[in-house]
Amino acid sequence: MIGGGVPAIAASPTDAIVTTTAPTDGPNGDGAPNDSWLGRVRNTTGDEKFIKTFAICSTRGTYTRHVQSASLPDNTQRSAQARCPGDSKVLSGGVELSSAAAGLSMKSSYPSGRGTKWTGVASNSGTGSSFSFDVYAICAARGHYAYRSASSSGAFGSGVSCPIGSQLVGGGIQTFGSSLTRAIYESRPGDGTDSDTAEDDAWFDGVDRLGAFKVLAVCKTWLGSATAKPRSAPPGAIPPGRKVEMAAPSASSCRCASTPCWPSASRQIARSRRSRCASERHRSSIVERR
Ligand SMILES: [Ca+2]
Ligand SMILES: [Ca+2]
Repeated sequence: MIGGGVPAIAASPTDAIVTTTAPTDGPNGDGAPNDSWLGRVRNTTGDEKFIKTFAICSTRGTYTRHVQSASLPDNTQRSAQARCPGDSKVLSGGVELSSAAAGLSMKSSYPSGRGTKWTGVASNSGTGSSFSFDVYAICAARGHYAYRSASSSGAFGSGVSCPIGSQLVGGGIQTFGSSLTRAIYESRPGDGTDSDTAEDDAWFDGVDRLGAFKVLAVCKTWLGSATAKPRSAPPGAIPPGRKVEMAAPSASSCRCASTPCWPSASRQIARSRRSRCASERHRSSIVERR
């Protein structure tokens, strides 16, 4: 598992707030956050909403994962950075808040430092308590990556595509401003400018109120071709059929869903969810498999 994202399926950008989009331990149960992606969303309405978590998986290549923790006192906005070791490059990353309590929000989660680290920003507005958050970076020592970005200020959502012939591996969002209550309702893979309709070549972000933000995509570039994908994927590539989307119906104020990198093992998926969300009931199903 090398990347992922989470959208909240809501009628309005203010209906749901992302509090976690981060790698986590999944079906292999080794304690390492290397085979599943976790999304948590706080539902601000009294109605049932749906969330969907994406995992981007690779069967080849060697990837390392790094985490940086930071405290989040009341009425503060804090940032933290997880760095890739040596000359390795960051493919993706995420932010996990220690709680989904009202007043906590993820403000930013994006590649930074010319592809050498992942930055996360979170805020705590009037909770009366101190919390913490973790920032994750997933890194690779080999491969070539393009970091694309697009700025937005006049819309609730925006996206940026990977260059034709490259492969989306991760992405994020950087918001600007000091508001402690501004939040994100999605940060996820999407369909870009390629010829298919698969959500595999762009990154999309959405914010709960108008203001400046930047959408960032990390794209693995193919060697030897700048205009077309090769007929066979090179080592380290994500083969077709490995991306899974999962929907978790949610009815209470907070839900989490994790998407493991074993799309054929539904029982393993169910077991993973029970362990991660032990206090919550889920009726989950794979809604799309490519
Ligand atoms: Ca694991
Ligand atoms: Ca596509």
